[in-house]
Amino acid sequence: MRFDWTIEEIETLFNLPFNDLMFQAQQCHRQYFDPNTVQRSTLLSIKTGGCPEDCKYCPQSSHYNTNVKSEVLMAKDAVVAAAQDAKARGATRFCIGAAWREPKGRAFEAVLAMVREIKLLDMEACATLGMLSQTQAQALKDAGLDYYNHNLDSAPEFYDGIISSRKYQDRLDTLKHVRNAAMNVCCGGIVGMGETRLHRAGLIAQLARMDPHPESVPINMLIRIEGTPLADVADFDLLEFVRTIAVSRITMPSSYVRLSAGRETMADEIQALCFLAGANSIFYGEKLLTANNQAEDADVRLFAKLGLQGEARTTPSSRRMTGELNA
Ligand code: SAM
Ligand code: DTB
Ligand code: SF4
Repeated sequence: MRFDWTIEEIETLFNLPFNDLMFQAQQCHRQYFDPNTVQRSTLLSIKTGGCPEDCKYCPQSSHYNTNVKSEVLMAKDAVVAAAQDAKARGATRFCIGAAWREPKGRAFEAVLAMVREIKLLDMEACATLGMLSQTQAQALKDAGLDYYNHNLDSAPEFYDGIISSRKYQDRLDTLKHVRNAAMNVCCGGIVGMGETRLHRAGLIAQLARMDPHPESVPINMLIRIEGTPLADVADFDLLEFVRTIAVSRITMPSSYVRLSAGRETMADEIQALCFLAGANSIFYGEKLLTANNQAEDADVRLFAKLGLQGEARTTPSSRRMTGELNA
């Protein structure tokens, strides 16, 4: 496993002939994973909209006029019921998201209580709540949280044009706190925001130079949301999205690479190429946080067509941080 990838090496991977890139990605994938098994996580927005941050892609930022209405923090029982439902439908991980810059006070205590109850369902628990202090990361770990999602979103050179209210270094600091608290890191980015291939290579370099690599790497295709500054960004070539998945797989061979936002509008054929490129995780369920996801029945049909199966609950990745892997 390598942690010293240079941007130039990653660009060289991006520039390979498509068939060579796919072949290399598939070889890496098969060294660490069953190529026909896909992990499924279900998302729930527990605190929607009204976010003080100005991320230009996001429908939940209070800076933009989108059709997302601001809502208060959900009650614990409703969150637990949603987790139960997700488990019954086949998800192995339940991920709760809040449109916060950072969690605070009583709301944070309420989230800790939600995590404890999700864990009682014998599901993996993930949360994405914005920036975390070291103390907050430790409190989430103590509550039983398995994964924390905090994306770098783009290369440092592109980032400032997308978000001004928080610095790249803030994100790196939060990731460090999550790691120090011995939680699994879920960290990826968004493709299709108007960035160059060099920027995409720069994002992957940031991720692939982390030691250890993030256990989970969500690659989101920008969902262009009306009212946000990125609503009218140009169409993105989906084969370049597939390449981004393949390069993530090659550089972070033992991480779960998630084919994340944007599946709703992707043809089966593109999703099949993403799985061939080494994606082995998806968001499963009708909704992401506020945007639509591919419908579950369409996923069931796609899995059947491709001979894919959902992953069973305990995975090498989920065991990695508990030391069971070496047991
Ligand atoms: N507020 C927290 C934060 O930003 O860390 C957690 C929730 S935030 C919505 C989680 C991630 O969703 C973002 O980092 C971004 O990668 C992704 N995201 C948000 N809007 C998106 C969009 N329109 N298209 C694709 N991904 C998006
Ligand atoms: C991630 O990388 N993608 C998810 C999850 N982590 C939290 C969120 C996608 C959000 C898409 C826009 C929305 O639903 O509001
Ligand atoms: Fe807020 Fe997260 Fe959306 Fe940024 S991505 S505006 S921090 S909810």
